[in-house]
Amino acid sequence: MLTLVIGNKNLSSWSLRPWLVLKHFDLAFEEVKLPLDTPEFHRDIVKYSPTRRVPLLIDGELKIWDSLAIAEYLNEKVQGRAWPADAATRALARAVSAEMHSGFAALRTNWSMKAVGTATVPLPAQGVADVVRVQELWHDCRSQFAQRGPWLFGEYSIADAMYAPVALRFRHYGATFSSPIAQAYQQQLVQDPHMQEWIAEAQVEVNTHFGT
Ligand SMILES: N[C@@H](CCC(=O)N[C@@H](CS)C(=O)NCC(=O)O)C(=O)O
Repeated sequence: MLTLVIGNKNLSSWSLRPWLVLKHFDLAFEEVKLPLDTPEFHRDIVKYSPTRRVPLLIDGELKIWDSLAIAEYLNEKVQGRAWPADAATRALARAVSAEMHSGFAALRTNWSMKAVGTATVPLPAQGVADVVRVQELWHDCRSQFAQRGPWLFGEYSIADAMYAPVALRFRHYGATFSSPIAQAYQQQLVQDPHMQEWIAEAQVEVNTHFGT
């Protein structure tokens, strides 16, 4: 049995990514949830993670940290089905996933993920540029792969999980869309039943003051 150690569902954007990969590829797992930014988190995370960060995947004796490394490990568990089947599309999916993993700092810092509620927070110029780039990327991928299915590269892949927290940021902070195709994809990510399950559990956290 796999165990995924995560943070609050309302707040933990990095935790959401491997959680969605596990759900989309029907991998059974247990969840350990630690409340971010609390004494309890700092006390308990040392038992699990050398980086003292979430997410972390436990598979028997093996501990894997960092969302993208976890996603890659899960891809191996499903015989490579978590990336597109052909090499060229797979390379593109890895490129956009790497871009997400290492980039968009201004967007991520200023519009921190909140799975529930709404807020108005102005973005600095670099944050606006990040929003434009994400939408351009979504528009281009969806335009190219629409005939293969509703996800970024047609069938669901790790790339969709990587961008899922951005869809929640756009929802929470009311991003303006320049492309109807990008907007439809944002809706696709938010309306995904697994995402809806995550959002419902985030709402329970907020209602019960988990971590606050
Ligand atoms: N690059 C890491 C980032 C992990 C990360 O920053 N996690 C945050 C929560 S979303 C965390 O554990 N913060 C706790 C802390 O820094 O004390 C990944 O992809 O997993």
